[in-house]
Order: sequence, then C-alpha cells, then structure tokens
Amino acid sequence: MSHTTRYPVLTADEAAAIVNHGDVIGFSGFTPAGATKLIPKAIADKARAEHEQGRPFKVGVVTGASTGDSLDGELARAEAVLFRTPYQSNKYLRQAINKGEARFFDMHLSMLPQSARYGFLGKFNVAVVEAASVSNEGEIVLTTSVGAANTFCNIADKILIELNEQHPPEIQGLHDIYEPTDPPKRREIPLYSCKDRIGTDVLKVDPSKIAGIVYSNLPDETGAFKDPDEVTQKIGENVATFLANEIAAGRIPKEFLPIQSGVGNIANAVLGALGSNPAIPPFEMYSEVIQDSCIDLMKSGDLSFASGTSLTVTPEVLTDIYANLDFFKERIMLRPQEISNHPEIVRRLGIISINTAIEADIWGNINSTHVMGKDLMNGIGGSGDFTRNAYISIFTCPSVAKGGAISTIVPLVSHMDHSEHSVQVIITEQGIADLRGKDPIERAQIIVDNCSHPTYRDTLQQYFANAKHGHTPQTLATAFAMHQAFLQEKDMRKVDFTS
Ligand code: 0RQ
Repeated sequence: MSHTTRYPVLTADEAAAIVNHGDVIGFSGFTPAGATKLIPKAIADKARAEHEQGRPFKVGVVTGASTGDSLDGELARAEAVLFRTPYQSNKYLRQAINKGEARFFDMHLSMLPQSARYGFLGKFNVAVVEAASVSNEGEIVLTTSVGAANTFCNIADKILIELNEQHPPEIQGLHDIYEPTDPPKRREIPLYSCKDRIGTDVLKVDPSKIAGIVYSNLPDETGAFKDPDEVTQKIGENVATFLANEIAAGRIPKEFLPIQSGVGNIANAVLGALGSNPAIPPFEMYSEVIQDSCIDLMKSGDLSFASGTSLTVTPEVLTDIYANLDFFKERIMLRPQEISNHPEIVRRLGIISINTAIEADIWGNINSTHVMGKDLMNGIGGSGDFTRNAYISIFTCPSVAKGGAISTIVPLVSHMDHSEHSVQVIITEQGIADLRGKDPIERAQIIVDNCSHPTYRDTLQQYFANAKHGHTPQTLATAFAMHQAFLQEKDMRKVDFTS
C-alpha cells in the first residue's frame, strides 16, 4: 500500500484491543454500504476469548442503520451486544433481540445523530469508520455511505479507521458532509434542491484522535434483491398509475417532485415501474438508500439525480460506477443521515415518500416493524422521517403474506409505527386507497374494497359492519381476532365475524 500516513498501522486484533467491555462504539455504515468489516469481527473474537476466560464483554453498538454480517452478525453470534440502535436487518441479531439477549431500541434515523450528541446514548468511546483515504490533517474520504459516521467521529474519544482499497480515493466529491449546530443556535439547513451542496467533500476530524488504521480490501456485503414477481410488479404499476394520475390532476407538477423510496424487494419493483411508465418524467430522488435499480434508471435517463446517505449496490454495480465515476459523480450525492432524512428538508422539497408496511389497518395506521405485534422484524428506519413530513406519503405491501395465511390488511394494527394522521395512500397489488380528505368510515371502506385480498374482503367488511358506533367504529373485543387466529391456528382465514 503506497498510502503512508502519520497514524499507526494496526492489525484488526490490535485495533480491537483498544475496545473495552461496556464501551459504546459508533460504527460507520448505513445498510452494508460503508460498514466496517475487519474491526467488528476482531471485536467479536475478543468477546469470545473474554467469555472463555469467564469475563464479561459486551459493547453498545450504534450504527447508521443496518450493516453487514461481519458487524451485526458477528457481534450477535459472539453475544457481544450490550445494546443496539437504530435499524437492523441481520437474522442472528434479530433472534438475539427477540429472545431478549440483546437490548434494542428503535429510533428515527434522522434523530440518531442529535441524540448521540446530546448524550442520550451514553459516552461514545470509539468511532470505527471505513474510509477510502485519510490525510495527515484528519481529512477522511468516506466510502459508500455517510450515515452517522461524521457525528460518531466528532463525539467519540478515539477513532479507528478501516482503510478499504476497494474504494479509490477519486471518489472524493461523492459526499457532502454538513452537521447542523444544536439549538438554540441552529439555523435553517440551506438546502433548497436535491442537488445542492452545502458542506465539505471530506469529513474533517481531529487527527490526534485517530488511534490507528487497519488496511482492508473487502467488498460491501450487499446482496441482490429478488427479481420482481407478479405481485410486486403489480404493486409497482399501481404506484406508477397513482402518481401519473396525480400529475394529470395537477396535484404533482409536470416536472415531478423528488421521490423517497424504502429498501427491499417491493421498493425495488416500485422504482422499476416508475422508470418504465411513460407518464412519469425523468425524476430526482431525495432518499436514504440508493440501490441497484436507481443505477439502472440513471443509465436509462429516467432518474436524473439521487441524493441519499448510502450507495447500497451489489459489487458488480459498484465496479460499474467506479469505472464511470465522472458520469455518476454528477448524479449521486451522499449526505449524513441527519440531512438525507431531515424533516425540514423533506417538507420543503415536497417529497413523495414510498415505504413498505408489514401490515395496515382499515383506518390507515401502519405497522412497519413488528410481526404479530411482538417480534421485531427490522426497525422503523427512515420511514417515519419521510412519512410524517412528505407531501404525499404512500405505503405499499402485498395484500397477503405467508401464502395467504396472513392478511396484511387487518382491523387494527398489532403495533403502530405510522398513524392514520401521517399516512395518505395505501397501495397493494389489489389496488389503491387514497385516504386524503376522508373520514375513518370512508377510509375503512376504501381500504377494504381496494386493497384487501378477495379472500379476506367479506371478513373485513363484516368486522366493519358489526361495529356500529363511534367516530372510528372499532370493536375492541374482536379487533385482534385475525391475529389470534394466526397465532393459534396458523391461519387468519379461520376468523368468522358473522357468528
Ligand atoms: O418474510 O422472507 O420469511 O418470506 O416479511 O417481506 O414482502 O419480502 O418485503 O423485503 O420489502 O420487506 C416491511 C420488512 C418488508 C421492510 C419490510 C414477511 C414476509 C417476508 C419481508 P420471508 P417482503 P420487503 C428504508 C425505510 C420498515 C423500515 C422502512 C422494512 C418478510 O420494508 O423493514 O420502511 N420496512 N425503512 O413474508 C408476518 C406480516 C408480514 C410478514 C410481510 N403481516 N406478518 N410476516 N411479512 N408482511 C430502509 C431504511 O431506513 C434503512
């Protein structure tokens, strides 16, 4: 490696040696993009060795959002997680959380950096960040995400850097690092369009805090999404049809408004459908995750610019981006999650948010995070940041899950992340429920009629018909009967509201 600096070069084990039991660590990474790989694995090894000696060893794990298996998976398997926040999506960590072995608290992603600065998450002992380069003056070029790495470096006592040779130093210019001042001195964030650059292209840290560099050459652990199937394809088409109708009705300007799209199989299909609908003009994204489908849309000219906090693409797509950096640097900007998800900007830009629900109820409340009200799936991620502040907030989901044994449209959500006050449109493969300007009874009717699966439509209609009184005519005695049927008989179809 020709890159020589004033900082000690460490092995991953030497870096892990500076981490102590009880430390709070801020890790770079937002999705597997830009997440460190060698140091967290070495911390997990240290935990295992300490446990074998009969000594406790657990650390507080704070990240941007989900990470890769080398971080969340390794630390969970080593039983080294004291607490974890925010969003995660690792199956081993999810198991540990749902068994009560790892404490997890969910947070809106835009709020995490401020909460960390205010000290709500404890004292940050170490920041562990992935970089493409670092200068002797402490100027760090980050890799495929910003997330909360800037805040972690500012507030932690020590910084450990994984210098990853997969990312050429020429990616400098892809990032825009800006951190707001805290109240009462905060001013407006001077960002008025998706493309605005408001900060620096490097993360400036105090070089005396950099405790060492670990060299790495590992790709991001980003997996490919499933290709759209009939259901996700239809959901995507319904979203595109809804938005095209909004343009025709004059509620979305002809030049369109910036899109935020969640991450996952459904989000991937939705983006593809937007690109292929001729009534949707080339658009911009002000989102958090820039995924493979966005890159395809950029190449076809359907997506003109994407502002996000992570470039969550498969290794092959990243190779393509790095081979055509001039093209992509003009079209991609990575910002701290505090800015990519900031309510002020989301409201100002008039964003159209599109996120995925686990379940929706007939009143328009959304559960994004808990299966049967109990087990954590992933977390709220940025869905709350965007939904609450969007110009148009949309939730999508298939109308059934688990082969039809679960209706995703239920009488009352078993856990609530987004309330009826923030949710404007629900879209399944069955159709579109536009809830704007509708009272609870009108909402219930349109959600049952347009979004529920035909197998469940009569059951939901009956539930609703039984409840005769009140502004929101809920029947508390039977509101969770469908969930109970799944828990007891593994099938919501067993419910009969006529008896
Ligand atoms: O489980 O894989 O075991 O079959 O949930 O569902 O349909 O593949 O959809 O990949 O888009 O994920 C809500 C989890 C959807 C995700 C959620 C089961 C279903 C399947 C996955 P299997 P799909 P997706 C941006 C914004 C919250 C955070 C957010 C999510 C698995 O989109 O975490 O929006 N969103 N962040 O079978 C039981 C139900 C179910 C169910 C689906 N009602 N009951 N299981 N499943 N509905 C991200 C960030 O902020 C970083």
